[in-house]
Amino acid sequence: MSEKCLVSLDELFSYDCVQQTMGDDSLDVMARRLYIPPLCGVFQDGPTALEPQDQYRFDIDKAAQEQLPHLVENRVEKVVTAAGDAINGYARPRTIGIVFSGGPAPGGHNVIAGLYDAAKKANPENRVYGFILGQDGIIEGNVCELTDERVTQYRNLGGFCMIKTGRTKIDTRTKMRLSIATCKKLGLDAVVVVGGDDSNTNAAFMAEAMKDEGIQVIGVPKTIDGDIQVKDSDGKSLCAISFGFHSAARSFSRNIGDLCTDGGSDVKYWHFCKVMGRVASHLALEVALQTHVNLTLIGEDLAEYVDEERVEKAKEEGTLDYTAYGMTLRHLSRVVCDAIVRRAAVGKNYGVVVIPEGVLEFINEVQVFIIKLNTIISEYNDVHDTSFHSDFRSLEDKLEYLRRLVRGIRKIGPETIWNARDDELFNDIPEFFKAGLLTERDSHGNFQFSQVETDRVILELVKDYLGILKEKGRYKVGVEHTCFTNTLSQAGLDADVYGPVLFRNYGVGRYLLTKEELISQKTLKQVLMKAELLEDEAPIPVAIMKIYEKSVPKLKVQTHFYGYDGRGADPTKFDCTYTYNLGMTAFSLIAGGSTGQMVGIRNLEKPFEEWEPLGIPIAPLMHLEERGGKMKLVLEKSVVELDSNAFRLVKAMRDNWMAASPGPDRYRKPGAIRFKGDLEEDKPMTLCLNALS
Ligand code: FBP
Repeated sequence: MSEKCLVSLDELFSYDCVQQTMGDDSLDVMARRLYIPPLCGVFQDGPTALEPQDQYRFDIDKAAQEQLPHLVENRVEKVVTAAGDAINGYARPRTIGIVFSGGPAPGGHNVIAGLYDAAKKANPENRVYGFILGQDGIIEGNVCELTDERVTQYRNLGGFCMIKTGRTKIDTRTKMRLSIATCKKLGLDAVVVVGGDDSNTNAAFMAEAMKDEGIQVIGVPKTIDGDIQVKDSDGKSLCAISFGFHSAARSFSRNIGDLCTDGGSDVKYWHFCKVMGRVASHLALEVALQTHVNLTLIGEDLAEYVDEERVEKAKEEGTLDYTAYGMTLRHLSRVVCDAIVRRAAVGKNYGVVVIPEGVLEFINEVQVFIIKLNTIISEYNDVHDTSFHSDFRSLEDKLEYLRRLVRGIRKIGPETIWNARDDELFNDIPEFFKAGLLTERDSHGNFQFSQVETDRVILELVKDYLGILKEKGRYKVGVEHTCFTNTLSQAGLDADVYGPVLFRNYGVGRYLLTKEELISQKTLKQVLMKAELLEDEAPIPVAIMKIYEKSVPKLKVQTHFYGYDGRGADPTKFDCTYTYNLGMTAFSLIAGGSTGQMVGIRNLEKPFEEWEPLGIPIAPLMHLEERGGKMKLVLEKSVVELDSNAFRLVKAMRDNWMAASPGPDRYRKPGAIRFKGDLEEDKPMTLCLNALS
């Protein structure tokens, strides 16, 4: 036996390729760090000032007037080139803190980089601090000073790793007092809050509370969910999309596009892809546009469902059936089953369906449960001054509490809102879904959809209904005509004799569907005997069995969740540029003396030269909404508009992309997020489509 001659480890490590592989930084990461995003025109001209814009109008909520009196009069401010005294004001020394709040979104590091670069350029003495682990960093004074080295390490890279993030909210007097103390100790002039709708809401309350202390608070619209889209009361767009949306959508689309390729190759799986987005279906819509998957559920669309049959029946009976309005879980599963059955009929027993994480929010019966449970939990916490979730840790304990409400042992409010009917319906849903509905709400009182296996809920219902359709002979795999004739002629059987006996559309379609009554070997035998093609005791010919088996659908499903991966993706060039300029804008707003404003860039859909940095007033955008069982003043989430161009196009292409007809699928491969080279889509498709007038 020959002895193997091994290279020593020392020698191995000396090779260039080994060093490159063992090093923590890939070539892509190194190239990203060196990239300098282009600057909006106004930032190229040196110091900036702010110019109030009176063409935007807001219908201000009474609650906002009462709770945010110092901020409701804020106006939109455009960043312009400074002149006169403003030049000196821009350069005066400042200390600024920045915090990430909520889920990560690609581009966050560039917000810091933009803010840092602008601050240092305005005055090298300026200091920028990063609060560690979100708002807890402000409350607890956990902070680090940002340096050139630290900032450069993360330029153009994904995640929020530089200073981490958290979901704490500064929502009590104590937390606000502690936060103000931290800011004063650091000598902060301003705090920049990079967050979603809830965090920008919180930024407005911080701005109100810190106004007298002379500390400015500026928000930055972040969230992969894409649900911060701001318009004034006349519909003029101020912020068309939050940062991170494009990168996350591209990352999901790339992976889902690859699944389509895999699915179309081995033609045996239905891929159920749950896609993040706590409530709104913007991400799912963008994925649909990028990949042309066979079916994309859009929560906002499903919510509009009306069961016409029930409405008609109620009309005939002279009654009103409220349950006919709004999608139910049962109907939802039927939408998915319809796609599966239609594709199977043309021999496509495979496909890809995209399910938005928050779809259940739009399902009537689930929504009712969420609101009822939110109220019960919130009232329990108020009455007992404790936490429902710590008092009732296991699912069984929580369910027992609900049962006691029904039995009247415990009472909530003037009338108990959980009755025997609720209990009965709730008990009907699978255990894991019950547990999901009873999970703890996040710090903003939101239901945590990412903790619910939405895809599994839907899948279970789909399997049940397909089982019924199979029994009724309505769910079949179409057998290609030529496959049938070839198989029979190889076995010496006459296709034209067997065809009309076996199929309901023999001689008509390219794909043959077996008759509805053919649902087992037994029924197959009966049909053949009735047609006198089989003797009583004789076995079914092998060729006929082969064809029959081909027609029997076997649903094989793979479930996938696209969410955390996309949140951690490295930003697209669009997000790199957008966020760097958002950071620059944040500094301009601070230097211009703003507070309670969110940074924004108008005209994102247009060529870069037309991008227009501005400050958007947060308080005038807020309204009252139910959160955790109580009405709270919050920044409104934008959901998919059914009259938007993007949605109308996806709807128009629905049948086309379902491809429930003979012939190729219509899948589209958007490819990976590329940092170098020509980029196919340099902006979110929904952004560009919705801007078309
Ligand atoms: P933000 O709104 O904070 O940006 O977070 C969005 C999101 O990624 C949702 O899409 C998702 O439902 C949620 O965060 C998940 O939350 P968690 O990080 O707590 O699992």
